[in-house]
Amino acid sequence: MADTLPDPIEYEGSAGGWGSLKGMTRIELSGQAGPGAAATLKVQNKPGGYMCSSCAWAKPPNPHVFEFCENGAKATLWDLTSKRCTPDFFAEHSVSELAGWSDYDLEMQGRLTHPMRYDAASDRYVEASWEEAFEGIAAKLNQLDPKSVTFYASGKAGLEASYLYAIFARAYGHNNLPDSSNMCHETTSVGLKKVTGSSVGTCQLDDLEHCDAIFYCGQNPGTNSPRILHPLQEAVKRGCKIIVLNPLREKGLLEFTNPQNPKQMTLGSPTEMSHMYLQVRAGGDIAALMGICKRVIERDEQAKAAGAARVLDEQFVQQHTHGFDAFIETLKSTDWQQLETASGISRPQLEAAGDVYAEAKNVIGIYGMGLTQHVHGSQAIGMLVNLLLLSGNIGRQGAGISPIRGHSNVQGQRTVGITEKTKLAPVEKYRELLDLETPEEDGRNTVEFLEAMLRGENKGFIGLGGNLAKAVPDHLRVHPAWRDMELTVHIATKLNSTHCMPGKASWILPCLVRAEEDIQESGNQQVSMEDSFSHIYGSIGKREPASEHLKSETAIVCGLAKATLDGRNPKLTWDAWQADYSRIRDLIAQTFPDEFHDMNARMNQPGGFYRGNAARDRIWKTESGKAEFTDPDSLTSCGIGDAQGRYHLVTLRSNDQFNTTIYGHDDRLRGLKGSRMIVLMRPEDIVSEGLSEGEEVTLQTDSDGHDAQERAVSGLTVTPYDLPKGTLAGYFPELNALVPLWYHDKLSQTPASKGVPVRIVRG
Ligand SMILES: Nc1nc2c(c(=O)[nH]1)N[C@H]1C(S)=C(S)[C@@H](COP(=O)(O)OP(=O)(O)OC[C@H]3O[C@@H](n4cnc5c(=O)[nH]c(N)nc54)[C@H](O)[C@@H]3O)O[C@H]1N2
Ligand SMILES: Nc1nc2c(c(=O)[nH]1)N[C@H]1C(S)=C(S)[C@@H](COP(=O)(O)OP(=O)(O)OC[C@H]3O[C@@H](n4cnc5c(=O)[nH]c(N)nc54)[C@H](O)[C@@H]3O)O[C@H]1N2
Ligand SMILES: [Mo]
Repeated sequence: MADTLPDPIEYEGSAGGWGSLKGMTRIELSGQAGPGAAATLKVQNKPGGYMCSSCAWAKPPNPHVFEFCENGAKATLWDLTSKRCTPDFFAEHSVSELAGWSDYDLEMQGRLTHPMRYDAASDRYVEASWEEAFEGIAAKLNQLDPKSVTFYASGKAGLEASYLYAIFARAYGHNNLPDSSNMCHETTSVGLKKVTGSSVGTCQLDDLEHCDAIFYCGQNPGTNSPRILHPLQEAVKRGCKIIVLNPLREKGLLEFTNPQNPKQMTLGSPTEMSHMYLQVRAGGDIAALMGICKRVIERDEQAKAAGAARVLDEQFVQQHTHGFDAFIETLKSTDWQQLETASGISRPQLEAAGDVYAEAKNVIGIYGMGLTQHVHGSQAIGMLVNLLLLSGNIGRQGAGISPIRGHSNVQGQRTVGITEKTKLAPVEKYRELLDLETPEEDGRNTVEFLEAMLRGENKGFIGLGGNLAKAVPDHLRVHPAWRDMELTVHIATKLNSTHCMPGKASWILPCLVRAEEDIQESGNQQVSMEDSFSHIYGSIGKREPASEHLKSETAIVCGLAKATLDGRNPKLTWDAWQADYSRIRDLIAQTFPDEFHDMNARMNQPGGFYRGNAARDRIWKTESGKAEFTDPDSLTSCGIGDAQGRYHLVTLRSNDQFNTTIYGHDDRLRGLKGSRMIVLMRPEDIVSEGLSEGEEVTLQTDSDGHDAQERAVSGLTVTPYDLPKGTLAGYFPELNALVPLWYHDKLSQTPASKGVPVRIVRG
């Protein structure tokens, strides 16, 4: 099996800087990147080039010479590896053997080259032709009840493939269209929508040029969206104050050296990023933000009494919001001590943060998984919105709410119809444009899919990307059941663990990556995607594909749909769509005319096109028709509170991984090296547990009597780290077995991968 990559990186103080340049050349040097891969990076995230397959951060209209970061470059170089995972490899290794390999070792085999079919008799994947694959899968799908089949999407495939995938599902007969979003920002899609009427953020890139304060909650930019560090650095230089809420002191938010700025690289003095760093406890955000709101209201009352300019934007609150009085009442009846205990932050610190808000004209709230992946995640988002609403900080320049999305097209997949909720699907348009009647009942989200699978009711699975069996909670329960499915199909670039849990019939369908050319009848095809700011861009690959047998995701969806639906509806013109993707975009434009009109022309303008957002225009598509204040019923985002010996564990990404794809075993920005099987712990907590650094422990889920299932992960090395009391940290996906399936956000069912209640057991 492959060894770890050679690692010449030394830990370098700040995020960005020389360490990040070394980080990406390491992948090249390790022989993973094929010839010319580094040159390909020059057209990453540029008009006329391809869009990075890593995060969903904006692609600015005036890009830098190198508009990519360490991790975007890693993702591209990883895609463009010279290694190949061929039929010979599968002939050598049985699936039972591969099931014992790590994702790292599986991915290190390189790019998949041929369609493969699982042969149960030999327990091996064997080479198949595309025709055999499409016909074989179609035959199986047509034997199954469509309602027992799930079509998952992992957030990378472009708008064209995604739009058609949703139509395929509905024409076949189900709405079971979960997306990686169900484990990620679904809390935003549901929770933010509840309070602002919009399921996505209201900010635009240039708002960052006009804000005076940013409340930055539970997102790790140095690792997960490094290009945001450029505009943040510019903002700080202008005098904008960043207040961070995060249990870990993340490097990118403390200091940053811009690797694109030669002067700063030579002189080596990083920019200090945060004005205040509030190390909240896991799940402490509701209380912390409430404390900040409490101070803002106090400051407003003082200003009012003194006849000075108000802090509260009374007119905005009156005209545009609902629920203010109830919220203020709760705020007043909650005393500081409760807020200090629940947040882990002292009153003077919360007051100082409130003062920054009160003194700022324009404020932005930014957040990530630290808010969304909690049982009361929706309420945490609601509390951040409460803070912004107090001074009318939504719907004007330099202000707003900005969730940082994960996969590079995860927001776009939802926009063009990948949703299990029928009310969000364009069913009228399907009827009008395609004579397509869609199933009436809602489909399954990720948690519901898993529950159905565990009950034996979900029998078929297609994955458009992803490594779902590995990314989900409750592995110990999920993994054995996965193999009981009748059909599993994976559209993928590289081999992963989920592929090594085949159902009774199973196929792997290898696809192109974004930087590769996609030649169809009308020539090389463009695809498109949507970023965190709701901008849509074209992307075109120019590299020769990793194998002549690869197909694009769009072509695979068309091939599967055509074989399965077999001419049932003449308006579903799979061949014509595949021949020329601009026809799919015309259809997207007809389906969503307000947002996507003239898509083919507009997607290639610098900076892409903006599809608009009603909340940004202060049109609130909520139940009350106004922006909603959230009156919280919990002071912590965790679903299970404190008890003697109980800790709250946050599961994190390292700087050397993309979700379940592990590039290496170090976490440069956190100064950690060599192993991912670690549990980060506050030194005082180590002492009070009678443990010592380097000792191995087991973490056990403490479900507080909710169920009898035992959940444990052993072999974790105790590692001292600067954390709040009672908060532990470790890595996703190694610790996923600890997250119960039922432990999820109340509104959206997003698994609560942060704030998992655990106990520590020796050995
Ligand atoms: N290089 C790289 N880039 C990526 C990814 C990757 O794996 N690697 N993944 C992509 C995807 S799909 C996503 S969704 C995004 C994820 O990007 P993030 O939203 O940054 O997600 P996480 O890495 O899970 O880290 C969340 C942050 O929240 C903090 N946190 C944990 N619990 C709490 C809490 O209770 N309160 C607060 N305030 N903070 C808390 C953690 O310390 C951490 O800094 O990144 C995307 N980009
Ligand atoms: N405990 C815990 N669990 C979590 C999280 C957490 O923070 N903590 N985060 C959650 C989040 S935010 C997310 S988004 C999910 C991620 O869940 P997924 O999206 O399901 O997982 P990934 O690891 O991103 O999928 C990687 C696989 O996708 C395939 N792939 C890569 N590129 C392409 C491509 O261009 N096309 C196709 N078709 N396939 C491709 C490769 O085969 C690769 O092995 O995990 C969730 N799970
Ligand atoms: Mo995500």
